[in-house]
Amino acid sequence: MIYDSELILNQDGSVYHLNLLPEDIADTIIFVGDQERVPLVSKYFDEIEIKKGKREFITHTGYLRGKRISVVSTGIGTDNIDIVINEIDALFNVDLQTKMLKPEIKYVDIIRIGTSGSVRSDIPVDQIIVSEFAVGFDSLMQFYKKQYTEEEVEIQKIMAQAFADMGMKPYVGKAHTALIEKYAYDLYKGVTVTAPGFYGPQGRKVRTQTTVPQFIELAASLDLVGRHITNLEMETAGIYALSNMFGHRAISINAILASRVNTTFSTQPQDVIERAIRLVLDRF
Ligand code: R1P
Repeated sequence: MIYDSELILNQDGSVYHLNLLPEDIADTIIFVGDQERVPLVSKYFDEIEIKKGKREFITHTGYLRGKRISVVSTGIGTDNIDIVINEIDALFNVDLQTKMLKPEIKYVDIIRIGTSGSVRSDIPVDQIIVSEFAVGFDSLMQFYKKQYTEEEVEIQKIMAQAFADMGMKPYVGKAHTALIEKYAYDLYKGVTVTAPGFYGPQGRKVRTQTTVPQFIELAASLDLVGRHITNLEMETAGIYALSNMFGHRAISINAILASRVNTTFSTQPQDVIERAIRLVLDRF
């Protein structure tokens, strides 16, 4: 039995932050950061059945080519990802009436469509890439007991050593191969660094100094067991590591809006985001 304080429900029985009942969510869920991106996705649904939300967590659920699909905005950061994934998991795997775990665990597919900055000169603005791995510079996974694969531990070690001046314990998560094959087989496959902020934690120095002055150069130069860091954003590592832990399948596709190498920003950000949305929905 899960106590009321541990899994909080609203008066109508919905989960506390997402404001959703189990029947409000499909088992394929698109995550977007910005809540204004939710209608940009759901406008392609053949039918929108449910529109619900609270705070930055807006959900639209409907049908696309006869299959049920949801889009949920997560807001910014892995602290929100903790809430979204835990509450989605509870919607599927906890009997919210009795507050008991259901006997059979159900797994969902999560596809993030996000925006990001590139750290490589061969990934220009307006490109769409998929994260094969993600490295979290935030502390989210320090609070969970989780097994990591040998490959993930190796990447963690290299990252911890390279960024030792920042005194962090980076964690690693991996995309689900079947989802890469379905949605992102032809995209550049990269390693995403997920930062716990937008400015200093991504090496931006508007009126500050940062711990690692050559953050972008250092990130781009690392050899992560034959892979290299491609981009920076604020959610993917949390999505991957928590999904890996729960057993859900996840991938993260990012529209590159900024090049941190050429120091440029897309002149048509909405177009590339739209392209990323259509790419995913065409393959659904
Ligand atoms: C920062 O502007 C936000 O944009 C990126 C970052 O990860 C962060 O959430 O992603 P989204 O556009 O999906 O929010």
